[in-house]
Amino acid sequence: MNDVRAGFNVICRCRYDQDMTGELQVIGACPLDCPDTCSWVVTVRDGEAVRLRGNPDHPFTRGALCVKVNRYLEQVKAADRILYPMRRVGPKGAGRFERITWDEALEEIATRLRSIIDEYGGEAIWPYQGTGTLGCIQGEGGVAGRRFWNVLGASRHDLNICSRAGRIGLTYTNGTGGGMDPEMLASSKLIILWGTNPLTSGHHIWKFIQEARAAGAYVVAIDPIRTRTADQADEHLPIRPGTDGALALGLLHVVLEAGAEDRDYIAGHTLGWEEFRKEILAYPPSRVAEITGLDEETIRALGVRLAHTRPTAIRATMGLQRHSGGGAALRTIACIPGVTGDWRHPGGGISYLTVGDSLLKPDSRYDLLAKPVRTLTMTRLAEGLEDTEKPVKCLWVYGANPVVSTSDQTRIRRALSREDLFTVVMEHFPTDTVDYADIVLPATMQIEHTDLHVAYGNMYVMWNEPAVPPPGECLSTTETFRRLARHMGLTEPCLYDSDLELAEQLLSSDHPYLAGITVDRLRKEGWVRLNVPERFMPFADGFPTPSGRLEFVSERAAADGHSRVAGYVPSMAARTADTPGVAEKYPLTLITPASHTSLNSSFGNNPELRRRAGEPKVLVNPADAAARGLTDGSPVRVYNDVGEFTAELEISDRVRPGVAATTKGRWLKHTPGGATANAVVEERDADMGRGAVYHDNRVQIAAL
Ligand SMILES: Nc1nc2c(c(=O)[nH]1)N[C@H]1C(S)=C(S)[C@@H](COP(=O)(O)OP(=O)(O)OC[C@H]3O[C@@H](n4cnc5c(=O)[nH]c(N)nc54)[C@H](O)[C@@H]3O)O[C@H]1N2
Ligand SMILES: Nc1nc2c(c(=O)[nH]1)N[C@H]1C(S)=C(S)[C@@H](COP(=O)(O)OP(=O)(O)OC[C@H]3O[C@@H](n4cnc5c(=O)[nH]c(N)nc54)[C@H](O)[C@@H]3O)O[C@H]1N2
Ligand code: SF4
Ligand SMILES: [Mo]
Repeated sequence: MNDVRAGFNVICRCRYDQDMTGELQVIGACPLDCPDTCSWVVTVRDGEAVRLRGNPDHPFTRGALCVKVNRYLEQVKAADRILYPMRRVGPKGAGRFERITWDEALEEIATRLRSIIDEYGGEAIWPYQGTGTLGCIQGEGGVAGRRFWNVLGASRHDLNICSRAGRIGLTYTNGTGGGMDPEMLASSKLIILWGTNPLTSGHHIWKFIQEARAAGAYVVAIDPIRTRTADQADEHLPIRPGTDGALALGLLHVVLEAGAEDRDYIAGHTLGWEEFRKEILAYPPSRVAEITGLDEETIRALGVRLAHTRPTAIRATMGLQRHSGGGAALRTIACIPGVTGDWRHPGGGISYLTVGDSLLKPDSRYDLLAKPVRTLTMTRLAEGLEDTEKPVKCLWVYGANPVVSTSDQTRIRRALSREDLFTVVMEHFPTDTVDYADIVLPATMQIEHTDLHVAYGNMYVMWNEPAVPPPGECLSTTETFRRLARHMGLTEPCLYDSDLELAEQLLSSDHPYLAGITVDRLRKEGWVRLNVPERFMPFADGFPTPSGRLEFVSERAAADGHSRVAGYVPSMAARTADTPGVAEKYPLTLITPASHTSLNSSFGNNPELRRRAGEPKVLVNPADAAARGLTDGSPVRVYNDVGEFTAELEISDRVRPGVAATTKGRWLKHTPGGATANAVVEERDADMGRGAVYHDNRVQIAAL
């Protein structure tokens, strides 16, 4: 048995047996915030992990990992891995530490937490958990630490940084952020890749797109940047950022002109058609061309294709909703299959998250709270740390690197420098956030701990069996909280549940998709497909909306302060394009999408991946470079009222005029100038769920 209380996990063999050479093959899962949640196999020889490869038996992984995770073992064994607890010895931000024992670390933490709670109450603690691992036991997906924080009465943490606005938008229309099984794309005849770059941000879907293509499907990419995905598509629409809702209405306008709306489907399965129809009619292609910056003929041609191609699949991911009209964009795009009737055709519909809400038994355990507490929002870190009325006195960071990944970098660094803030960071590597920690705790990596994963981009539940014992004095997140609870003398029994008990509790959900999926089965088989048909049609029995129909008109949206009827809400950048004073000062819209060589800021320290990424670049169109007299390869400042960073200019027709692009995830300490893209990203909310606006900031660029 896996006795985590003893301090480390015993290796299990899953379904691979020890072979003649004495090697052990252990099945695990990639923990990163990527839709694919690959199944992997770790080869362990004499207690050492010597190989990690994609599981050839897994129908979605099909033996391949990616550029980043092919180097996972290199990361596990990297020289800069944090192996021991440490205490700060230099000023905050300097990253100077001394090694201490676990007992010393736990004692110092316990003393500080108790005195903060005595003086300011538990709400002065902010458990800031990020997406470093999506594990349901150790990470974002679940229980790690939450019970402990609730017993202490800490503030609640809302992890809304990634996909929230779009999920809410989709939910107004479909009742869920879930949708198509991406494997069904293989049956599509028209595939619209809308604000998504799968060849970088989750490439396993591509095999299904290729299957569809081999059977004659046409693939369109809608993106202000000609990404590597757009390069591979049959057609690329370089849309003006933040105008996608208008394009959705324009395409539907053409569908109506062609008389191709599915009237039976509309009558039988949707709500509010007459009102939505009027909205569509207000957006003829000529108007939409002006808004989106696309040619009217291009819009018409895609509209005609959409009118006459069944099934059409739309794949939209998070890039699309990282702006101030992003939730509304997903809401309106999700109306398209309601008009075309695509949901009734296998291979038709929209795919964002596969399963919109957690299938697992909820384990929020707010019942452990002695009294209600406030919620602090991940996207609003600087604001939260600056609050003087109800101050945050302890910031506890795990699975996150906010100095790199969260908006308004300069303010965050200033706030983290507060001497009266007690900051604890649980980490693998000396990140830019670690530099501000008072105490650093060494965390296990995926091949060293137990976890359970439910993918958000395919239909599988994955088990991650630990393959090797943790190096140095690293502990899993759950074990760290168990030890801290014991050190603090907390008596609530559920704080001491083992990882396997936690997994069993989570899987004891009565959701039908999880029927028959148990810990024992997962440990034997490594992964299990959700209990859904092979050709999964998510809304065959109706939509989980209040009306049971796809809602073009939503009372819930109205109650939340949005328009009743789905429509176009421009992004900040689109809305202010002609605003005097704004557009002249900061004429370019900065987009900061996924980098091919890191996963957010994870892998940002890997030497080979850093070499491949090269120096930080900002891409602008030749027209925008010429207007500023800038030459290719020259050093530039990218700035606005929020802040600035420096980069090398790359003149490229990959970005449309008016757009600048750089990638997310670089470490400040490895970047000339010591600031990165989030130095110019404002701490401002998207239209729904307080999502972040990473692709919606106005900037100017000048020679350095
Ligand atoms: N290699 C790698 N893979 C990753 C990540 C990574 O950092 N690196 N991050 C992971 C995470 S956390 C997530 S959430 C996913 C995100 O995966 P994606 O959704 O693919 O994320 P982005 O790269 O932010 O955005 C995708 C595309 O949307 C485009 N876009 C931006 N604004 C607009 C707009 O207004 N309209 C339209 N039509 N397009 C727009 C961008 O130019 C970009 O090419 O990827 C995951 N996978
Ligand atoms: N400019 C810009 N910024 C963005 C985005 C963008 O599109 N543009 N995208 C945003 C998105 S989608 C997301 S999801 C966020 C992500 O932002 P964060 O959630 O802060 O994710 P990362 O920056 O990858 O940092 C995760 C850290 O967790 C650590 N970690 C990994 N596994 C474990 C573990 O098991 N235990 C512990 N203790 N630590 C672990 C890793 O080493 C890493 O340093 O970034 C956002 N930031
Ligand atoms: S990052 Fe994504 S594509 Fe790469 S191994 Fe992990 S799940 Fe697979
Ligand atoms: Mo994300």
